[in-house]
Amino acid sequence: MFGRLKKSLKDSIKKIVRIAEEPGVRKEEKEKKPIEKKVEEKRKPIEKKPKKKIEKKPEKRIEEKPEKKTEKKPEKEEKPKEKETERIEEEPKEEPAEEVKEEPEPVEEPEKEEKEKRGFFGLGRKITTRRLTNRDIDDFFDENETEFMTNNVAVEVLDFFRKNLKERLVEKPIKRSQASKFVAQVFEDTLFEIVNQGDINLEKMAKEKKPLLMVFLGFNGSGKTTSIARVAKYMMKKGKKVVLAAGDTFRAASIEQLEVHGKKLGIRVIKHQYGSDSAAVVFDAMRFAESNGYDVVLADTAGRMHTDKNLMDELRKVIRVNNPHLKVLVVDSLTGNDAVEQAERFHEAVGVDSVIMTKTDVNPKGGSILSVCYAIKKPILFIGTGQGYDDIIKFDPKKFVKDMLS
Ligand SMILES: Nc1nc2c(ncn2[C@@H]2O[C@H](COP(=O)(O)OP(=O)(O)OP(=O)(O)O)[C@@H](O)[C@H]2O)c(=O)[nH]1
Ligand SMILES: [Mg+2]
Repeated sequence: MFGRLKKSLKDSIKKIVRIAEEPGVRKEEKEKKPIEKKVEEKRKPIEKKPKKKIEKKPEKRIEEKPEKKTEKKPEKEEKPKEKETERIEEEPKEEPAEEVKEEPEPVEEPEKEEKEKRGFFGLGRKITTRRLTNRDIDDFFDENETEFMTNNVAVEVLDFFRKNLKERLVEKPIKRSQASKFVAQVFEDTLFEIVNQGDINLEKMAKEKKPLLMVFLGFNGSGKTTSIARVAKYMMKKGKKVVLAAGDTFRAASIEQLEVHGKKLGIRVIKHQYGSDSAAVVFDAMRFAESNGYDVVLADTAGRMHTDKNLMDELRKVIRVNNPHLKVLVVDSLTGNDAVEQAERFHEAVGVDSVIMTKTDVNPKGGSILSVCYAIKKPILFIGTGQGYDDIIKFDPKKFVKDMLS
């Protein structure tokens, strides 16, 4: 399920780990080379300089160095300048030996430092990935955003990912051996934060509210009527008494469609005439359920576009009159990026409590789940996985996240 979203997420983790690893090594190389060169440059002269200096420019060195070194003993040694020249001629090997001891101070230190770095930390650095920058994360999104968007992941969701990745990864030292785990954890947490919008325990609600009223609403053909039949079976399996309300009095054959499901499942359907008040059908179904000890009323409504003012007003009336416990928005996952727009408009109009995402069996993209959850901050209640009565899965945020990253 949601193979494409899953692939995008897993590829992304690999890509970010790669960004942290590869350029880090290169960067280290880039940074180290000049240092190494410097050190080498400094090292070579230490070994070779004495000979060259002594051979080519002995006088200069001796003039400079001894003066500095002999500052403390000036008078005694200043006088015998001739002796100095003698020494130069006679003892050329001793002088360079002294130079090597004293001159290298500025050279020896960095050399030691460098040895230490490479000896103790240098190796470690090769194992450790470099620290990611904000630029790295932005570059990653520049390159991969389109892939996510074609899988119906909304821009807002991507921005949330970008923010989380920056907060959790930028400038953090990550050991190479744990990089995949570390980056995957950030993805896991971010995904979970998006889809974990609260748990709806239908059995508990049915017990408490008895009868629990759920009104199903959404776009034309999104799968409302089919979902009602499937949720009815689900609740019956849990031992609940269910009644259906044929609240779609608008579309031709809608009442018969619900009745067919009712017959197949052995469930009572409360209906009025076509063109009658949808709110009144639901109201009657509730009275019937109350007086007959039913646990759950599942109410169908006509499919509508959120731009259709009259039908949206009718829906508002159904909600106002019956005050359902759960307003369930049924979203066709194939709707793609429009799913967010639908969810937001319906939520604005009536206040959605939860979502059923249908046709996930024929849509491997999966991004709609994230987009809708993030847009209206409401939980996914079920996922439709086919056309049969049992093709419905209670949405489990933890399991979803685990599946997406495994
Ligand atoms: N493959 C698949 N098809 C589904 C799923 N859910 C619904 N369908 C199909 O989608 C079509 C429309 O389903 P309905 O339940 O009639 O949709 P609706 O929202 O009630 O439609 P209107 O009442 O016309 O607005 C039917 O052919 C269903 O079998 C699903 O999860 N997977
Ligand atoms: Mg219908």
